[in-house]
This record gives sequence, structure tokens and C-alpha cells, in this order.
Amino acid sequence: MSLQLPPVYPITSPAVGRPLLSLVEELMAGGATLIQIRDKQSDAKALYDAVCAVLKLTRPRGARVIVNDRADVAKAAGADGVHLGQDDLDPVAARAVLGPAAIIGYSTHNVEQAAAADRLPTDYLAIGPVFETRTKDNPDPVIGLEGVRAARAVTTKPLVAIGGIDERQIADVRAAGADAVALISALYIAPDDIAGRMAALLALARHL
Ligand code: TZP
Ligand code: MG
Repeated sequence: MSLQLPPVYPITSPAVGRPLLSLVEELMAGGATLIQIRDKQSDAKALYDAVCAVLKLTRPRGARVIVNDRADVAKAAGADGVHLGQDDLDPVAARAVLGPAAIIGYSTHNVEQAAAADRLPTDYLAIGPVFETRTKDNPDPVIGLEGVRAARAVTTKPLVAIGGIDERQIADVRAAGADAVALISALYIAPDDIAGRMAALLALARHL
């Protein structure tokens, strides 16, 4: 059966200036059931330790944890899966590392990549940046809603739209064919009320 994505897929960010565990705690309090740990700064050891600590927090609550970039860290820590970019371990190799039950997500940035990714052993595809983003270093060109529609047309896999999305665009992005929106900055504009923000964005996305 294909992966059931929640309509809002939060991604953590060290830039928020809140300890990772409190961020994850708040995201879960706001209803997050699938959380990606994204930390481009930490080395493998620090990331492994962080993911293990996150899993202690999430396991009793049932939220699933996806590690950005690192299949090795995801496997070693016992995370639910990995999110791979075009330059990370390729999905075939990551599947060999992680096994059939793991969730493997894969970033694509245009329709050609999405079509190619449809044939790979991945559980969901991400497409973006849909809009301008200030979160990612050296982002690929913005693809707009047209890019989401184009990706939707070449894959039946669960599709996550990412990049510059906030409450103003969630309806349009979903109407363009995305099953979920992956969010970073939109979740953290009020660092003292991340749970409230997560809950509000989830409610909005659920009632579309
Ligand atoms: N991949 C494509 S855009 C992006 C990533 C990781 C950043 C998304 O962050 P934001 O703040 O939601 O634009
Ligand atoms: Mg990556």
C-alpha cells in the first residue's frame, strides 16, 4: 500500500534557535505525525545522537521520523526513513541499506527528475522549490504551481511540494496535485508558538 502522507510535513531547522527536542515536542503537540530532521551542519556522530534522542521522544507518541540526507544515520539510529537529495546516496543503494519497510523520500526539482524518480524504489517524491525560498542554500530554479502540476502528471507516487510555501499557497499547491506540503520557515515565524502554528497549518490543510 502506498504511503499515507499527512497534509503537512514539518522539517526541523537549526536556524530556529530552539533546541531540537523542544522543536520536535512542539511539532508533535501541534499534531505532526511525520517529521523530517534536517541539519546540514552537524557531523554524522552529532546527527546520530540527535536522531536517537528524537526517537526516544517520538516513539511513545507514534510520530515517524525521517532523516535528511543520511541513510547510514537513519539506519544506525533506527529512524523510520530517509529523505534523499539528487546528490545523496541514490534510492536503490539507500533501499539496500534500509530495507523494504523504511520510508524513502526523494527530492526532485523539475519534471524530468520527477519522471525518472517515479521508477525508483521511493515512497514519496518531493518537488520544488515551488516558490522562492530563503531557507535552502543554492536552491534550484523556482518551478511554480505549473511545476507541481507537471510532476503530478508523471508520477502516481505520493507527492510533497516544498519551497516558500505558507498558508497563502497551501490550497493552490494541493489543487495543483501535491498530497502534502513540506514546510520550514512558515512553521517557525513565531518561535514561541510552534505548536500553535503547526496546528493551524494542519487544520487549514486538512479542511481543504
Ligand atoms: N528543498 C527545496 S526548497 C527547500 C528545500 C529543503 C527549503 C524549504 O524551506 P521553506 O522555508 O519552507 O521555503
Ligand atoms: Mg540531501
